[in-house]
Amino acid sequence: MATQRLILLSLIFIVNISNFVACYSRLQEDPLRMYVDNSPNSIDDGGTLFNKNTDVLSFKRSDSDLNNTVCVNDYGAKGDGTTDDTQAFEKAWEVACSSEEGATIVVPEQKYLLKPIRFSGPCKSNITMQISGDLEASDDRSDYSEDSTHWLMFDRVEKLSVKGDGTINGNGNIWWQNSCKRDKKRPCKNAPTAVTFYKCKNLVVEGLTIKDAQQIHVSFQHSNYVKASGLTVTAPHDSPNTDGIHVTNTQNIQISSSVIGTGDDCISIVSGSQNVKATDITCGPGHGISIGSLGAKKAKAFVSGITVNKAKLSGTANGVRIKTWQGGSGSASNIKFQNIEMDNVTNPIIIDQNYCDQKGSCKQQDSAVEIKNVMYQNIKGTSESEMGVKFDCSDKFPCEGIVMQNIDLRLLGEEGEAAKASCDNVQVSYIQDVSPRCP
Ligand SMILES: *[C@@H]1O[C@H](CO)[C@@H](O)[C@H](O)[C@H]1NC(C)=O
Ligand SMILES: *[C@@H]1O[C@H](CO)[C@@H](O)[C@H](O)[C@H]1NC(C)=O
Ligand SMILES: CC(=O)N[C@H]1CO[C@H](CO)[C@@H](O)[C@@H]1O
Repeated sequence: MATQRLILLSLIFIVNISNFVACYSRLQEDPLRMYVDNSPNSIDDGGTLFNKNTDVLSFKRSDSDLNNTVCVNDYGAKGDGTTDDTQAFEKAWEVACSSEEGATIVVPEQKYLLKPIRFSGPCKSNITMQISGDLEASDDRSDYSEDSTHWLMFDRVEKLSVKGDGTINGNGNIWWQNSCKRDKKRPCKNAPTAVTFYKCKNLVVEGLTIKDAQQIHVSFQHSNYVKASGLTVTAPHDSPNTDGIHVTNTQNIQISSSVIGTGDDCISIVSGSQNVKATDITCGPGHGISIGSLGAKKAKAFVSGITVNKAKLSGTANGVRIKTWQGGSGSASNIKFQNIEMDNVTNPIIIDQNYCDQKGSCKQQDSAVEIKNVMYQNIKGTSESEMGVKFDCSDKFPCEGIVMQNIDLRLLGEEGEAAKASCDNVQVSYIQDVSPRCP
């Protein structure tokens, strides 16, 4: 009996210790920091743990450091991959968000099962979410009945960083199976976006792996001043509508040094987006890097100031694409695609002003989203189809200001043979060597 109790006690001790280690080991470079909390200099200052000039063996730390670490395990998260940890994350967020001095939410190297969560702002100060573990989406579709379009959502948060070498896994298989793209008999319904940033400002997203989203992996919506870098985004090539990074109504966003391969666009940039830079992007499989689609259902769409610089696309359906539906209005303008390598890409350079992604064909219409000032510069590689360049522009609103400089697209496999171009309602200006050119 006594030995059993002893074993039980030691087990509890071990569990607590491992929890503690999980929460703090990664953040605390020096182990002495954990003692600061208990030092005699700590005083309870009206609810705020305050500690002046703690000096432990000459290590100086202000206690605000320690106080401002919010570990999800301390709020009841089990991190065993099967317990629902949603509430623990919500509580940790509440605490961090109401901290006056800013806080770091720590997600240790464990597996956390999560239902949809809305991390809402505004917060009192800046917040970092440091993710070392795996966030696993519940794959019970009834968990998404309240809002079927979001899993993790950051809503109106300013000065937010979400980073770490952890993984965000949408476990999307169940949603893909039920998609109308897989099974034509099913109705077309939206599935959740794995991670949404809505109305966020001064946002940093860094280092994470996002995989197998229910639909879109990461969506930046109505946000401003965004830096996304070092992301790895993956899903099977046949997973429907699983865009890697989606940018909508967002200004001043930089996406850099990221590797993206999914079943849809690696990056899609749609209406209301301005000053978007994508640099150093590895893309494939997927549908390539897209501006659009724009102007669906007669929408007015504006996109401008887009630069895609240094990208490598392999085995994708498109390379760099602009796609607009007939019947829309507005414009896509001041766009640069530069320093791009294509490897086995079906449509390396494409403008499609007659885009139609619906059941049945699209009707001829009198208006269009205009396409103006598009520069293609230093683009080389292989085309999987005969047409390396396709400009399918609107007859009512021809493409304007299209410039190609230093382009060399060849057919895949055929040694050295140049790809062809098909061009409608467009006049292209050429600088330096351009192959193929419009006939
Ligand atoms: C808050 O912002 C300050 C200043 O940029 C930075 O030094 C600090 O690390 C940030 N804290 C968190 C928790 O993000
Ligand atoms: C080209 O890409 C397609 C689609 O990803 C792939 O199936 C095919 O094997 C690739 N061909 C070569 C020669 O790389
Ligand atoms: C961010 C954080 O952990 N803040 C805590 C600082 O300490 C006070 C008092 O103990 C808590 O109420 C805060 O939640």
